[in-house]
Amino acid sequence: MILKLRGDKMQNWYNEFINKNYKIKNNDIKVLFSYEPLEGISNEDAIGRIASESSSGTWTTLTELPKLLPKTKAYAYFYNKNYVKIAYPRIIFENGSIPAMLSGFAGNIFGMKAVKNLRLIDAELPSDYIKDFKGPNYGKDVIKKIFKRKHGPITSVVPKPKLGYTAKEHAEKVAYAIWKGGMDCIKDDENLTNQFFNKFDERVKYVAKFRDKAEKETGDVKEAFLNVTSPNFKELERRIKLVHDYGFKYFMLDLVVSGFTAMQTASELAHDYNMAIHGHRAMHAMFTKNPKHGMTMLYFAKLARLIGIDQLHIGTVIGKLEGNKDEIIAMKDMIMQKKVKEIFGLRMNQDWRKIKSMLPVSSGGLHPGLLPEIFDIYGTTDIVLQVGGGTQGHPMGIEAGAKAVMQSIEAYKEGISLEEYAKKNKELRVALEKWGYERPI
Ligand code: CAP
Ligand code: MG
Repeated sequence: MILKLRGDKMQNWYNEFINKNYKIKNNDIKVLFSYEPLEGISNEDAIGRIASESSSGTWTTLTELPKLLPKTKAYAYFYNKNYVKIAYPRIIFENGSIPAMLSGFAGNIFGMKAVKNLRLIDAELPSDYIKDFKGPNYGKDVIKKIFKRKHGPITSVVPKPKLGYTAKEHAEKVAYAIWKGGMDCIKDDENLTNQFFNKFDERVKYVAKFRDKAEKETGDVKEAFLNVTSPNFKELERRIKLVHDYGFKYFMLDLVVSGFTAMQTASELAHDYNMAIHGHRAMHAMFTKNPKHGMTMLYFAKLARLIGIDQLHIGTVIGKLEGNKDEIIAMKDMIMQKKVKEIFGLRMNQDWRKIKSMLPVSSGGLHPGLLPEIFDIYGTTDIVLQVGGGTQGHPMGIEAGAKAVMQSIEAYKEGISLEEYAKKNKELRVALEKWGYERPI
């Protein structure tokens, strides 16, 4: 489709939103996009539309204008044929509201006819904006404060098959076995919420019962990432409170499907109850996977940290799910560091000020043979490791599967090859016989 834009009767004022000489203010929000105009449309025509429709403009000139208008306009201050940077004035954003932010520069502009592809890569958020967010309650301090250890990894297992276990089986057959095998946490799968065969309240009750037993028998802290994802806010609040009342320090939320208001609500409650949030990102790939369009996982992760998610799935590079290494490393540093520097095309500068770090969760298709590669990328100290099928597919059973994972971690930490370590550790040996070092697709 070719659109005729110039010389038509629309009298647009999109070009007023482009200013290469614009003097950036300290508290502007600077956003980096990659873009591709529709055929027949100039870069400027596309960029003007992006800056205008995401701030205060519209498709035609107006007869009356408010006095404040100049202070509410965004300006494209840098662009080339692939990228554009736009500065948004601070006053156009409601304090402390992610939905209000995204309805601007992640909103209508993604559907404009004149823009064939548009990708929100990152935004540099000024301290005057981030001061209204709490950030994670614990962040990396979960390791010390919840698990009473100096270093990670925190280890977790999601029961597989994804669905089918009753609440009691989930707790007794899987959770108890992996805790006994030496792992820290049982994690609900993203699509396990409150099914008739595995009711949420029942699951919380049984998992708490077997947690107490496992803690008594092992002397270690055992936790659960129980999925509180709910159909409405009242129920979300009730489920979080229930998990808290059963003595858990964590809850899990499916962030994308629940939405930003739910994330912000959950963060408020986590701070009230002094809990940590495990953030699952199911559905993110609907807007992150196409490299030309949508929003990067990195920016979603930035929002999660700002809101107050303590640990977030960010990928494995080598597992069963999509994730480019450079992007994952840029993202890992962005969620962990206090300050990060721009990597053009990948991320912007960011000073996090008082906002705590958020731990990366590496998950999806992992098994003992792959863990050394994960630790080469992530290190072993500040990471949550999630191994589902790679524990429960172990030929000797679930507890042995957990032991094999722990043996793989020990081997790496001691600088011994898995092959060598497997000679004296049967569970690891059997795991390597089944999966080797293969990467699933
Ligand atoms: C992993 C998992 C997680 C994915 C999500 C699953 O199980 O529970 O949902 O890791 O992907 O159902 O696939 P396995 P990501 O260990 O059995 O693969 O972490 O990339 O968001
Ligand atoms: Mg899952």
